[in-house]
Amino acid sequence: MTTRTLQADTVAEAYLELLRDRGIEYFLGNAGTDFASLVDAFAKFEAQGKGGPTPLVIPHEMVAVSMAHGYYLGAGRPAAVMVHVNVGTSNAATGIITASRANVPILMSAGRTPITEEGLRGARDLHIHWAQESFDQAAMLREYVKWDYELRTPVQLESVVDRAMELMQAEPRGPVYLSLPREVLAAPVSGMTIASPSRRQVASERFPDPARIDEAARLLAAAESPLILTSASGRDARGVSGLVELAEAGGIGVVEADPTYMNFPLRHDLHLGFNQSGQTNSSLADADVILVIDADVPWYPALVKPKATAKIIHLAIDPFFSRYPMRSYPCDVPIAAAPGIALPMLAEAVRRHADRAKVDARSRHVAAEHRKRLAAWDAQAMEQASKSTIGFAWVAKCLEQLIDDDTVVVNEYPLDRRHTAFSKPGSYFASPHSSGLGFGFGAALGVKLAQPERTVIATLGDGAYFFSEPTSCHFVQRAHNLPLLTIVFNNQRWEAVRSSAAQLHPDGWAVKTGRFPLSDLTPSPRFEDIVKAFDGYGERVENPGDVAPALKRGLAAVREGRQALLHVLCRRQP
Ligand SMILES: Cc1ncc(C[n+]2csc(CCOP(=O)(O)OP(=O)(O)O)c2C)c(N)n1
Repeated sequence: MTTRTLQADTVAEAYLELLRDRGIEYFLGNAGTDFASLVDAFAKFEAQGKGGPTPLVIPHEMVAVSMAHGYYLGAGRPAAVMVHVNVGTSNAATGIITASRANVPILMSAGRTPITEEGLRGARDLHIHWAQESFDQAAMLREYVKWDYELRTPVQLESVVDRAMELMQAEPRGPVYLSLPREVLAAPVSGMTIASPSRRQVASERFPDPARIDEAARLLAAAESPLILTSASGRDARGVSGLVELAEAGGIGVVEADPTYMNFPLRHDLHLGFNQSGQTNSSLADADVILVIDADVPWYPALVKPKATAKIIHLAIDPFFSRYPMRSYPCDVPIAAAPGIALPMLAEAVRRHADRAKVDARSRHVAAEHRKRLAAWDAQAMEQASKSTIGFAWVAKCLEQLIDDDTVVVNEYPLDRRHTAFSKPGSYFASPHSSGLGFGFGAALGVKLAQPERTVIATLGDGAYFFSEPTSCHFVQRAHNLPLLTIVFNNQRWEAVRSSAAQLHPDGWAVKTGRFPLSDLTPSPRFEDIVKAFDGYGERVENPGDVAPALKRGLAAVREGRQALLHVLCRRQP
C-alpha cells in the first residue's frame, strides 16, 4: 500500500486534501458560518498555489446540486457540493431527489451546527447555532441518498470520505450525504497519513446472466413484431452503439419513452418515434415481444398497453427500479446488467438465432414506417414556418439546423424531440422523470463546467426558467466563465397543469369556460432583459421567420464567450 502524509493543520484542510487525492475536481459551495475552517483552508491553498478541488461560489443550492448533476453527465466523475446546515439542505432537496432518481452520484455535504455550547474551538458563538440544530438533519434527504453520515472525529476522516466515494459510485449509483460539524472541521491535525491511491476501488462491470440473454434473444428472433422501448440506454456511450447493433441484428424498431439521454439516432431507419404523454406510439399495441431498456415508465398502462400475450423483457442495472414504492410492469425475462455491456451480447445472440430473410423483411417494414412518421413530423414543422405565431415544432426544427457535433442540449420540457435529431452519444440530456422543476439551467452549467470546449444550450419552458433560480444561473455564467445559450420557450403558462386538468375533466368547467385557474403565467417579464443585467446578450423573438437568425446571433454571442438568452414567444399548435 502506498501512503502519503498530508500537510494539513486542520480537519477542513485534510478533508480538501483527501477530496483532491480521490479525484474530486470541483467543490460547489453555498456557504455559512459552518464553512469557516474550509474558507481558511481554501485561502491557504490559493496562497500556496496548491491545485483543486476548485471552489466555486453558487448563490443557490438548487443550482449547485443541478450543476453537480450536469457535471457528472458531462464528465462521468462526481463533484462535491456543500451547503449550509439544515436550511441549505432543504434548499438542495429537490436537486437531490432528481439525482437519486437519475442514479447520479454527488458528494452532497452540509455543515452541522456546532455540537458544543462552549469549550471547544468552533463551539457556538452566534444565535443561529442553537436555532439551526435539527434532531436528525440527514432525515430530510435520507430517502433519496444511498448513505448518510456525520463526521464525528478527525480519526475517521479517511474512512468516512472513502465510504462516501465508494457507495455513491457503486451501482446503482446515487448521491450520498455527509454532515460536517463545525468543531470537527476546526480541529487541529498533524501528520495525517492516508492510503494514496485509495484502496477502495469500485469500478466493476455488471455482466448479464447468459441464460437470460439467450432466452431474450430467442424471443426477439422469433417474434413477428418485436419492439424496443428505452429512456436511458444512452447514459453510457456503449449503450448507443450496442442498441444500434441489436436493432440492426434483429430488424427491431426502437421507440424512445420519455428519453432522458441521446439513445438512438432519430434518423436511423429503425427509429419509430416516441412514447410519452401526448404521443402514444402506435407500434406498442402491435408488438408481440418487447425489450424495455433502462426505462422506469415504458408506457402508461391507463392510456395504452401492450397485448396481454406480448412477452416483456426488462434490461437495466436495476430492472425493478427498487427504490420506487410501486411499479407493476409485467416482466417475463429480467436482465440485471449494464445495457452498454449486455446489448452487444444480446445482438450477437439474436444474430445467431434469427432467420436472415425474416430480419430483412422486418427491417424493410420498420424503415418504411420510420420514413412515413418522419415525413409527417417534418411536414408539421414546416407548416409552422408560415404561421403568424411561433410553434414549438418550428423552433425545434430551426435548432436542429444549427447544432453540430460539438453541441450539447439540456432540455427541461419544451424541446420536441421529433423535430431535433441527435446522433452523437452525450449530446442530449433531459430532466429526469421525477421532474423537480429548476433542474435544466443548472445542469447545463454543470455540463459546460465538464466540457468547456463544447457549445451548451439550455432549452427551458418559461415555467422551468422561473424555477431554476435564474439570477443565480446568470451570475454563475459570468462569475465562472460558463457561457450558455438559453432558449426560453414562453407559452405564458404551465401547460402541463392546464392539459392535465383538461385530460382528467374533458367535459369540465375549465374546458367549457376556457379558464384554467392556477396555470397562467401572465404577464410575462422581459426575460431577454434579465440576462442583460449580467452583461449577456438577450433577444425577444415573436415571428417564425426570426427564429433561425436569432438562434444564429445567440450562438455567435456564446461562441465569443458571452452568455445569451432568447425569449421565444410560443403557441402550442395542432
Ligand atoms: C418543483 C416542482 N413544482 C411543480 C411541478 C409541477 N409542474 C410540472 S410541469 C409544470 C409546468 C412547467 O412549466 P413550463 O416549463 O412553462 O412548461 P409547460 O408546462 O408550459 O410546457 C409544473 C408546474 C414540478 N414538476 N416541480
